[in-house]
Amino acid sequence: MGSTLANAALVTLFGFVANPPAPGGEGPSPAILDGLWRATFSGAARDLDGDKISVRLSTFLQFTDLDGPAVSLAPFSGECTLVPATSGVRLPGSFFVEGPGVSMAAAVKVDAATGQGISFSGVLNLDAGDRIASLKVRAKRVGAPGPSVPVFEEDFEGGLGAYVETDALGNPAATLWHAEGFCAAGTPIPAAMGSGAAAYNRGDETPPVYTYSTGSANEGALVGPLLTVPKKALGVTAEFEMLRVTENMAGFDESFFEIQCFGDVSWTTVAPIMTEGIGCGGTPVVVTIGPTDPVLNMVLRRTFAHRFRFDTFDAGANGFLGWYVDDVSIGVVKSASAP
Ligand SMILES: [Ca+2]
Ligand SMILES: [Ca+2]
Ligand SMILES: [Ca+2]
Repeated sequence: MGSTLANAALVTLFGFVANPPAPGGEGPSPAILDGLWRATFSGAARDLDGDKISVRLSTFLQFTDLDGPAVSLAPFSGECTLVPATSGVRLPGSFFVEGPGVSMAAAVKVDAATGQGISFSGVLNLDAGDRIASLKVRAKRVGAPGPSVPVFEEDFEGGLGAYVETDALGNPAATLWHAEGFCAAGTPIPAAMGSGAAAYNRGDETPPVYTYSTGSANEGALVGPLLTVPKKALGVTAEFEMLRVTENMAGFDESFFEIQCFGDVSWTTVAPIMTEGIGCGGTPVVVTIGPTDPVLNMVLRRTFAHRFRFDTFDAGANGFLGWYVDDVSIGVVKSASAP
């Protein structure tokens, strides 16, 4: 899909400036544009080589400024494209936002009884130097988010399940990741984790070594299966439990939760995992991400994989417990009113 120009230009929406307030006081109130909307941008544009391409991309927009004439768009995302925060003027039945290289104007269909916007359509103008591309935009209110419904769960009670070990580039590799029931000699993992978790240390050696000290720098990723986000999903959630004890020094022994959209080459860090010092006798920490996390929501409407990656960066000070991950749940959130 040749939406490079549109993707690049949408990114330039960062830095929008608020327009002067609308003429106030008289006449009908501005349309209410709160909540979450699904917007589709379509039309023709020229790519970076000047070739004509057709563009169609869907994103989610979230209006957050409810009072007065101004309208704000909170960052939201879809199809691996970030939609940045922006603001502008809201008039009865329309709104207008502009910033460096881009502007958007749209007419809003309003529920006469409540003043709430139902849908809007308009034009997004991208000014990429010597050329201007116009994309049609159509959007519909999608309502409040409902509860998160799991699409993938793993408790590691039966081994690593659908997870595979890879190096940082995604090539299959033997790493220190393994299914583990202990966190010290004779000491099982905390009861909350059941009898198995995924661990990054040398606990699967004979005899087991509950550190990731190998004499060398080491790293490894634990990659989950491809998951497809249902079309109507508004947001994605990720949750997991963990223990983590490391050198606790920025730039060394780091943990990452990452995503990759199918067809992409690189992985994107959703969250660097900084929580530290939850050892063998501790209570596992629950990490919760989403459903409005703009990075995690890059996978909306896409097929994607997630992974847990640990990297020592060097050979020094690696005599620590490492990273245990368990009870992984990836979920999707739909509109509360969606079937
Ligand atoms: Ca478990
Ligand atoms: Ca392994
Ligand atoms: Ca270290």
